[in-house]
Amino acid sequence: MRLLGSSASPFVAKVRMAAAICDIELSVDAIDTGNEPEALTSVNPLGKIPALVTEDGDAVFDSAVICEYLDRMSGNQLIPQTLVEYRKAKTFESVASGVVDALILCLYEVRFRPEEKRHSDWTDRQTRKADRGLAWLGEHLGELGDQPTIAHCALASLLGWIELRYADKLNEFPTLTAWADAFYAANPKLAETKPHL
Ligand SMILES: N[C@@H](CCC(=O)N[C@@H](CS)C(=O)NCC(=O)O)C(=O)O
Repeated sequence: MRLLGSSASPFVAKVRMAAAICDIELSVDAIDTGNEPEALTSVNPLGKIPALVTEDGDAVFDSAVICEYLDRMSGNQLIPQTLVEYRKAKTFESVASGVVDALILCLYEVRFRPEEKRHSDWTDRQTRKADRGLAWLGEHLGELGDQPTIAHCALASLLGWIELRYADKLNEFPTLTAWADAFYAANPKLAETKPHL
């Protein structure tokens, strides 16, 4: 299957890690979303990556849906099935994704808006969301077991992306960086999926 994506995207990294855990091969087509390329918008009308193209040519997006799809393909190797564990893992994923969403809006504010039009009250609000989300993830680390799940994928890809884009922020969350170090030490193959430029 083909994944439209970019090496720097945390959402793409999450899907690549999920595919590795599910033992599903994906070939990645590099996409620059900035130009709204037709190759992407014809697959995902929202113009966002990641977008998966199945063997039958069907499109699947967004990253949470793609991961659910890979999980089903693999006989549930990624997402816990009991109600309580499912709720914990998916809520964990949701908070990690929400942190990315908030920080990406800050990144786009700088990338796409001229300086005189930037709104610092609004980016401060997004930063507070991200900081509360990161604190929440730190408080819930105990919910993550040794077996990698969608929650591990979401957290590892988020932290890898923050290291790339907002490295200073990680100094505020040493328990999260310690978790990432231990996670990659235990799962060295998954380090290949870390976001990079
Ligand atoms: N909820 C989506 C978010 C995807 C997303 O925001 N992707 C970014 C790249 S990391 C993107 O495509 N941005 C381009 C745009 O928003 O136009 C998911 O989980 O897949």
